[in-house]
Amino acid sequence: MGFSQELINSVRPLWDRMLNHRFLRETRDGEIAFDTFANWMRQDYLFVEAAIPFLAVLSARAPRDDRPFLTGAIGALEQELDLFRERAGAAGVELATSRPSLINHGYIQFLMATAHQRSYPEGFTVLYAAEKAYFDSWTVVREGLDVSSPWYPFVDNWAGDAFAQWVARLETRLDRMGGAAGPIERKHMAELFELTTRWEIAFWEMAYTGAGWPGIPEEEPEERP
Ligand code: MP5
Repeated sequence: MGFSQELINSVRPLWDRMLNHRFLRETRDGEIAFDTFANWMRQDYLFVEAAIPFLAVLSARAPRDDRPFLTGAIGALEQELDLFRERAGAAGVELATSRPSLINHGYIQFLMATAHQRSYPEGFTVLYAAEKAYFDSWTVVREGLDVSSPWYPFVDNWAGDAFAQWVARLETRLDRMGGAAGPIERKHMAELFELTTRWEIAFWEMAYTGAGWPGIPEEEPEERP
């Protein structure tokens, strides 16, 4: 069994909890409330914006051979932002006035801190965990969502062939890194994999709880600073 699969197996109950989240089930069944989906869209748009510097920092720390692979993915993220803008326009979701929720902010800070401060294989593990989480999550949605749904293009984006290939290529590299790492680094990679899974669950949950910060009354969407 490859190291990537070992990581997933080591967090199986959490991984299953993520894939069973009501956000995914309700979206799959065409029952998600518009505002809940819109909350996710506004926040994930900001998350994807922040994933670009994350990939850029990770690629700066990557061995020479991995660099084109990682920098190449930045173009795909720019296209993903286009997809968000296009879907938001079509469905009437205002993206421009949102700011990161507490959970989104925390997750973004976690990504950046990992890329800057941890070893390259550790940062890479977080990238893999987030991408694999989205691939598996949107594969759940694909099992039932009607192709005519306004949300279907997100299924195509994360559960389609191109993304499957990207995740498979991440997996091959992570398996190699896991094989080359010592026991302490492997333990760190497993801890980061679990933590990323927790952030992913929190992110789905946030679609229901909204973008508020504890202690600050939620207002109309604020202007982004
Ligand atoms: C991804 C995402 C997938 N868009 N949002 C969260 C909360 N987790 C993972 O990453 P990408 O960069 O959009 O493929």
